[in-house]
Amino acid sequence: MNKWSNREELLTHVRAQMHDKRYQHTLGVAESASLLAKRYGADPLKAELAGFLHDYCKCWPVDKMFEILVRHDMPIELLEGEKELWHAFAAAIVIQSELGVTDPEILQAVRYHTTGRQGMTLLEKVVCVADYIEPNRNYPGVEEIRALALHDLDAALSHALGGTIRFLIEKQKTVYPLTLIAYNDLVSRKGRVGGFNG
Ligand code: DGI
Ligand code: FE
Ligand code: FE
Repeated sequence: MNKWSNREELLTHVRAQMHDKRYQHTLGVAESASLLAKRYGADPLKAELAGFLHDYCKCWPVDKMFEILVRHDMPIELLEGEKELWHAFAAAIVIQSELGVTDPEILQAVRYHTTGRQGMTLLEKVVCVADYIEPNRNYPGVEEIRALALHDLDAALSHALGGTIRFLIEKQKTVYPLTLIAYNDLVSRKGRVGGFNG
């Protein structure tokens, strides 16, 4: 857990970044991520920590996130795209520079928790699915994703991302390329011998 061996101290920092509803969601994601990690063989402590940190910047002003992303040479498609995506990429930077989190697996799980990407690691999938199914989540279709997550993490993730893509298209919003790539990657591996990467 890097210098944050004391979880209460870490959570004090997390809590200071967000309103209470977002903090309750954060705790829910950490709990669900830990359970999924145990079920699928990822590291539960890393999953929990990534859950605590994944929305660290979610309630920050967009100007502050934008400035951080520009300073770290993020791609133009991100800077010109949907602002909803910024908090994930900003958090991966900020938890390293401000909180001293160095574990690349945790940083990647935070960075890709919203968009997904090609060839997601087990920890990335765990955190992304936990974000969709934590106990406070309540949207049409959540029960189906919760049920899938009990026995097929990839199916849960492809359904979750598919639902987001459908939602974005219905709202005539752009779909970030990584999200489509993540979805295609999961669906095309389905059923292939040695298909799922873990
Ligand atoms: O931060 P949370 O609300 O817990 O969840 P999240 O990090 O998955 O953010 C999801 C929001 O991002 C959701 O309202 C949809 C929006 N969004 C906008 N464009 C995209 C997108 N989500 C994905 N996955 N891909 C997009 O292109
Ligand atoms: Fe998020
Ligand atoms: Fe979240």
